[in-house]
Amino acid sequence: MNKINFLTAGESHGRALVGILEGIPAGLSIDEEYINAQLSRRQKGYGRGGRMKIEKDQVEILSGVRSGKTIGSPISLMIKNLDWKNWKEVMSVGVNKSVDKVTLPRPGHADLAGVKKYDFDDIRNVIERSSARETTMRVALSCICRKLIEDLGISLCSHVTAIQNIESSFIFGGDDLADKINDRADSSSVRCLDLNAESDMIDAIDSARKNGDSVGGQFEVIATGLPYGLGSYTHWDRKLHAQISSMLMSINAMKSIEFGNIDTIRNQTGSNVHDQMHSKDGKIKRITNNSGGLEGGMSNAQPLVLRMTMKPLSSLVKPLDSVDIDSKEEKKAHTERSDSCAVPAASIIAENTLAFVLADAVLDKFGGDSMQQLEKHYKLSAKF
Ligand code: EPS
Repeated sequence: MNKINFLTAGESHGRALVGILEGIPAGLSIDEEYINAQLSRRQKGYGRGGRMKIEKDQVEILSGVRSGKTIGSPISLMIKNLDWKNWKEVMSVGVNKSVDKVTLPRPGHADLAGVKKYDFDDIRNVIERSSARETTMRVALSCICRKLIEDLGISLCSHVTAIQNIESSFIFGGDDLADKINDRADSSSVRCLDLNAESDMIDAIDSARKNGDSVGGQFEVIATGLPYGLGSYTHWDRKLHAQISSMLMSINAMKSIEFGNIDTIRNQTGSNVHDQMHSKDGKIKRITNNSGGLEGGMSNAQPLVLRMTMKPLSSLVKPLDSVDIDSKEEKKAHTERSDSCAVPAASIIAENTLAFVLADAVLDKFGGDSMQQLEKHYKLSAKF
């Protein structure tokens, strides 16, 4: 059973997003500013659409925190949707017969399977909850987990490695500091660490936008400072990479996740892939990290490195062929305001939500009802 659980609720254009997080020990220092800083990072990125000009995501902590510290009870958060004022009619809780129904599903989106599944005659019901707006609350909740692992010395960062077919040449070196990588990535509008690729990425996004189209891409997420033995090899559902995949692949529009140096893993023989061990100052050291910090479903005290591929967003200004779910007439798909590229934002979402899994694994291994207890257990038994 998970030590930490969470639930989010809220429609994209509804009144607000809400979330509940439980399982966080008492005594963790947290404030709204810390969460808002990550929410602001999630809103940025070249290629975002009109919605991000309307919203200024700000969290309100409703429960579970007192005098700047968690008190062990469920933590509930709320983020108001500023755009709601423009959608009050469409999103009204009471019966509203005058609202037009959306009946033209967008290929690639949840629309068609969603209306079939729930017996809807209005795709609006699907659009609202399948929207990536939901990730706003996921990031807010995960910030609390992020603070927990940060206090133990675990750092998270991310950067964009490709937009469409334009690849960044930056390669993470084991000694690179997470904060430095994030500082550099955050100063780039596409979160790319290769300045030559950056301008080509911007051009690709511009060209997609001009054509009413969208582009996907790939990003890397890194966690440093992990001890040995988060996760376990003993059961399928305790393997750390399986837990990470489950959490991160649920981010909207994700199509793949891979751990470690995939090109080497795929193309080389075992003797060139596996990270050899050396003895230094009484410690076991590795020169390479092709495994991406994971062996046998456990962290191995090397940086955790993963990459994810995001598909081009499926709300297109120049819509694709579709069929009206009511009349069965062939028409163009529904058009909905969207982003032409959300890969930089997705990298921030993955970076933060990774904290859920890592905090859960830390609590599972080291335990504690208060941060004082957890920090004591960690100091005593974490091995690096
Ligand atoms: C998003 C909010 C959405 C979209 C985007 C991400 O707002 P709206 O639908 O009002 O424009 O901008 O969602 C999608 C691209 C999608 O496919 O769902 C956000 O807050 O990140």
